[in-house]
Amino acid sequence: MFREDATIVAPATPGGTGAVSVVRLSGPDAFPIAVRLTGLSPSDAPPRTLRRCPVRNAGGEILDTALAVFFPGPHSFTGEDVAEIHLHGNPVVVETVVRAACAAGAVPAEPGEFSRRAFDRGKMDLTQAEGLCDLIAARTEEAARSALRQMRGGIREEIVPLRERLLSLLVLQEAAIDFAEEDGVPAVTHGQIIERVSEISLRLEELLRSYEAGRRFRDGATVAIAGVANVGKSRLLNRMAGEDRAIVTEIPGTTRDYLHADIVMGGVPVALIDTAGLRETPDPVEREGVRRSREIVASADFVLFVLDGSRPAGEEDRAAYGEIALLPHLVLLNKSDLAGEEAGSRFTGAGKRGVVRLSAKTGEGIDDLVAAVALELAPADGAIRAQAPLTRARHRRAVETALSALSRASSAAGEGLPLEFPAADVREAAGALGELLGEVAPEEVLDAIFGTFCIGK
Ligand SMILES: Nc1nc2c(ncn2[C@@H]2O[C@H](COP(=O)(O)OP(=O)(O)OP(=O)(O)O)[C@@H](O)[C@H]2O)c(=O)[nH]1
Ligand SMILES: [Mg+2]
Repeated sequence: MFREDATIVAPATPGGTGAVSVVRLSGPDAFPIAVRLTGLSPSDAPPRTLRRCPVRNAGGEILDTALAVFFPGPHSFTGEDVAEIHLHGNPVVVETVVRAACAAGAVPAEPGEFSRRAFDRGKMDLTQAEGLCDLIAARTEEAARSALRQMRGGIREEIVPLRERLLSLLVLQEAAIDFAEEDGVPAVTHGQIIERVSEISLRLEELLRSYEAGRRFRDGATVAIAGVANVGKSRLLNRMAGEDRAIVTEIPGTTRDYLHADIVMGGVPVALIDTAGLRETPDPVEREGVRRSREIVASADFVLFVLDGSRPAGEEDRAAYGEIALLPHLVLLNKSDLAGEEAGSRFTGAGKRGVVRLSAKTGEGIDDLVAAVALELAPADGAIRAQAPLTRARHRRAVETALSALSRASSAAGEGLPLEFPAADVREAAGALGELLGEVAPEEVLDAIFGTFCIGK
């Protein structure tokens, strides 16, 4: 029997104890197997309605009272007949029921196999399956919302019309190639090709821009707190994390090992990292801490550069700033609760973003800081938030491939080359968009994507 013809079974809920655990079956024998386990029959239970029933193990012995529900295909998650048994949330009971289902003819599902079946039966495209995966894994409300839009077909809705426009352009190009000699009026001119290609490219470029924000919602960002010793980096981390995470003392060089706190900024899951003060020191332990801090700072998505606003900025501050000046950053003037000279006035080099005055001690200015960083990590651009942004490197690569093929099509048409040339490029661009949706994706690509899903999904 081919794997596709098998009936698969897996727990749909996480392991461990809980109020309820669900075992899910999908495939041609999902109903007969569920009937065997529960004594119910689909004729006793209207579709998509929970019915109370006993559940038996492989030996026919009752081991739980449960609820069962039947979803006849094709109106089910996978498109096949699906049955679910809602058990009491005991891992031993779940395991026994899965074993009983296997004894009755089911096979254990592989990771992502339910979603893969839904995809194979056209219940969703690849971006929707990925959206489902991301919805389950989302770490912030904003990330969940973005994933939900993708799961409901947000990317598909953008891509399908663009792909159709490319395909109809291709039809015109092919007609013009085939009938060139017969008729004086070509189906499409070089100028028209350039015009259509540029309209489609503009839209694809917009989509590409949504990737940075989309990726951040999904993968999160690292934000490093940097600066010389004793400016209040650790106290700032504690303030932003809302807990006493890092040791704070008036002794310079307190922090050696970097440490991080998970917070949310503008809907983006952020790993906020406190680092050792950047300075030259004879202490080998601190020196190693500084070395590691430099590595962390260099690889962060964003840097908060802290100055002690109660004293003038010194040579050390300037040297430390030089290390991060080229990274995306914001300059913070800490200790605003103390009267003193504004160190930041010397940092006009801080650029268009300017400086944020705050006090890690009193909390003054922290809201402004969070708002400023949120803007950097996730643009407030309503358009990007309203649609489904591109979220994966795979999406970005596909759109980039389409864009560079279209740019070649446009130059070929601009140079007046025979229509075969721009036609080949337009075909490639349409193919890349088809791959994005999973329509022409190779088997290995699909296996790799669905293989990252969890079992029972
Ligand atoms: N008044 C005032 N004191 C602050 C503020 N932030 C930090 N401090 C004090 O400044 C000193 C140094 O604070 P830390 O947070 O340990 O400084 P750090 O930058 O982490 O220092 P290192 O780990 O040594 O690099 C401590 O005595 C803090 O209480 C602030 O906003 N206002
Ligand atoms: Mg510190």
